[in-house]
Amino acid sequence: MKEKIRAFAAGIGINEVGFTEYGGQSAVVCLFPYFSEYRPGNLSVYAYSTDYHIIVRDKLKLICDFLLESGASRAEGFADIGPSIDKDLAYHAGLGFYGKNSLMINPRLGSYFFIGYVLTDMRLEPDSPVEGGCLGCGRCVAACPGNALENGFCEERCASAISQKKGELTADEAALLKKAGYVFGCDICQKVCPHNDAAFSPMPEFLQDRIFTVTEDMLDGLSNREFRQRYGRYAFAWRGKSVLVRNLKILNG
Ligand code: B12
Ligand code: SF4
Ligand code: SF4
Repeated sequence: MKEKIRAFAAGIGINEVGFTEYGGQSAVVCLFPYFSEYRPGNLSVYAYSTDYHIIVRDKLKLICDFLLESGASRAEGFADIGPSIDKDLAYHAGLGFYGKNSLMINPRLGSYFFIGYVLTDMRLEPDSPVEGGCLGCGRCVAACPGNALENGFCEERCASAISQKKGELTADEAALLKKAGYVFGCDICQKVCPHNDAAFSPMPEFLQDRIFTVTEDMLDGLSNREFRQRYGRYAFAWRGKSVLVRNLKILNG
């Protein structure tokens, strides 16, 4: 059955699938590569395209339907907002190893992928973690503008976390945001990682209708409702317009 699931997933463009257990159920864990290229602009690569939650949800729905048609009585898809820790599931499903940059690295895809999974009552033999690992070169630790990776991962010192935080930023947070240079997200600890040196093919869904930079002109005069209508399906919009306006002021100020 596992091979049938892998073949079905490959047919819908998912080439990295692993299996593990979670909460007494089987987890079918899938990777969704999104890296195409770095474009000049102020968005990190993961925020260029349609929000990955939408793309991942739609693909996982197809896997759920396939499992239900194949005898499962329960199958539900998750990404980000789910009962488990996505990286942990991917690790146990043999899809990668932990990098010092705190991300999951796959031997064939590097780290520029999203993780989604389906929990099902279908019994599926778990896979084992992969051999190999982070090179320990420390490039990510040295390059991080907030020194967020010196002792494990420190969310308070991470520019990606700060870019997504609501409300006023402290002077230190604003300085760090400006240093990193992103209006949303941050790619620095992935850009320098040797595991990301190869050329990777993203899923085609991540190449459509991309936006590489957010400008004040794009936001000026838009009500919150208009902003949602125009940009609501992009990941950079999920914290709302005011967070982007604040970040742009800091970057341009
Ligand atoms: C909240 C969150 C954030 C927050 C905080 C991140 C954090 N604390 O790690 C912020 C906003 C900073 C963030 C940033 C980013 N995120 Co984020 N984030 C999440 C989210 C929703 C929850 C993570 C979390 O807090 N888990 C709880 C804590 C306790 O778990 P944890 O940190 O993973 O650590 C546990 C295990 O993983 C494990 N573990 C950790 N390290 C190690 C090391 C070893 C050796 C071992 C054995 C185990 C182990 O032990 C811990 C305790 O159980 C996940 C999705 C999810 N639901 O899992 C995405 C997720 C981790 N993010 C993702 C992405 C893409 C990013 C960004 C790259 C986006 C960007 N370009 O800006 C950055 C990367 C920043 C970085 N260097 O990690 C992807 C990562 C894909 C990948 N290849 O790993 C995920 C999985 C989303 C997805 N579904 O694809 N994120
Ligand atoms: S995402 Fe940026 S700020 Fe956060 S740990 Fe990586 S390099 Fe540091
Ligand atoms: S940059 Fe080096 S230390 Fe950091 S995650 Fe990549 S291989 Fe590991």
